[in-house]
Amino acid sequence: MTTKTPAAGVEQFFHIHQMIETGRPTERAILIGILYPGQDEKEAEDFLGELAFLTETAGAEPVKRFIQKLDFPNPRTFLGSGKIEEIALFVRENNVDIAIFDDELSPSQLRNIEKVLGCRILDRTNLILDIFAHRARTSHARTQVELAQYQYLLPRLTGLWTHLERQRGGIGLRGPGETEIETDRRIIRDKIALLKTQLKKIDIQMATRRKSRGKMVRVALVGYTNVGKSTIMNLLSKSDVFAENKLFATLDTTVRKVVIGNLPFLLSDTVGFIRKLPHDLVESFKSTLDEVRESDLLIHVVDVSHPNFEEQIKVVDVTLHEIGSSEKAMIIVFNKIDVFSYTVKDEDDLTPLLKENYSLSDLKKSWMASDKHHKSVFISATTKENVEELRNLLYEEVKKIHVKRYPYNNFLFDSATDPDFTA
Ligand SMILES: Nc1nc2c(ncn2[C@@H]2O[C@H](COP(=O)(O)OP(=O)(O)OP(=O)(O)O)[C@@H](O)[C@H]2O)c(=O)[nH]1
Ligand SMILES: [Mg+2]
Repeated sequence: MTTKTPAAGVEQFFHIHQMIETGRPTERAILIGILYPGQDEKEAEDFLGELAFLTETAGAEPVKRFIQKLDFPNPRTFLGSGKIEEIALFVRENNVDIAIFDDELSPSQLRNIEKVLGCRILDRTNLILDIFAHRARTSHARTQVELAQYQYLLPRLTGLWTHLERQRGGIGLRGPGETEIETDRRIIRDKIALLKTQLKKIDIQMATRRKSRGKMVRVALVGYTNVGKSTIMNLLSKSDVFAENKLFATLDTTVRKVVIGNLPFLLSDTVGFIRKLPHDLVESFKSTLDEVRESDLLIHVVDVSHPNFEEQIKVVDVTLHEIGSSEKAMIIVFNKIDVFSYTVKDEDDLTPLLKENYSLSDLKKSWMASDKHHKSVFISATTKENVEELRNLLYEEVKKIHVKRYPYNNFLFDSATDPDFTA
């Protein structure tokens, strides 16, 4: 049998929220992670908390979490076989639709686990890809996500077939043979090649567009997902970029001209980062991330109210390093100070001050002492507290770059030659 498109289940394999869109009840999900040596329990809990947020963003309902202490994932079943049996029982007794794992599963782990649990299995990568697919608006973003999805899918086709077989009930229906899987593989390889060619064309168009913007100083908002980048973009540029309390609200890059005082520059808002961002996704979002790569100054936005904000800073730093942008000029904006909270210690408690006992001013002091390379501000984009301070800092930093670029231009941009100039 030859088909022109890959198996019907390929599409379905990714979209968990299509259930909601078709009016069926929300899927019930369980979340599964490992507590690795050297990791404390709270951290593992926080990681699963993030997985829960991802799950909700994708449209499913997390009903229970399972964490097992292991030195490394079991190569066959990710968790130990006893634990997997325990989870299988829970799945059967509680009408669980999907089991979501906090790490990327190998194709064979996926198959083995699916056999025991008897429900749909997603891993972290798959879940993130799913959210990206749902959020992609432009053909550029859609092409990038589709490429990453097919690359993820290719080695996992056999697992997919097992899943489909069970769905058909398996009675009276012969399972698909290797021929079908081979046919699908070939179709998907062709599809990947086609998407890559399309992306190349889009990349060239985007590069031309970026060049045509001239030599204005370029500033890019970067940071972990959901920290408030788009909200700050809206605040600084008086534009209306989509911002909401979900992960990956922004996938496409938006660029706006911003003027502070008499100094104009371009500000871009782009996709947020997350820990364990799938490698294929980073690869295929290369041209979206070019905006960051080609900028003169980065505004690294941090959600200081998040219990794991330091870990998030590290993830962003590593991702910036991966895309070759770690050496850029950068300022750090600690956002959401309006919802920052800490545990006050009793005066007679003489145990050392822990991270959760740091007040905002303790935090400021310790941050400034530990990072002398980057200037920072503490703001709330919601209440607009200290936003003037951020504007002033931006003015200073952009001016430095501007002066270098236009040494003979009386150091500030000449408004007479700029039709868009709005001081
Ligand atoms: N309390 C509070 N909430 C904020 C602040 N800034 C942004 N938010 C909220 O945080 C959520 C995420 O904001 P976004 O601006 O969408 O964040 P983002 O970094 O662009 O997120 P992604 O595009 O998903 O990566 C929204 O619900 C905002 O209203 C702030 O200073 N204080
Ligand atoms: Mg955003």
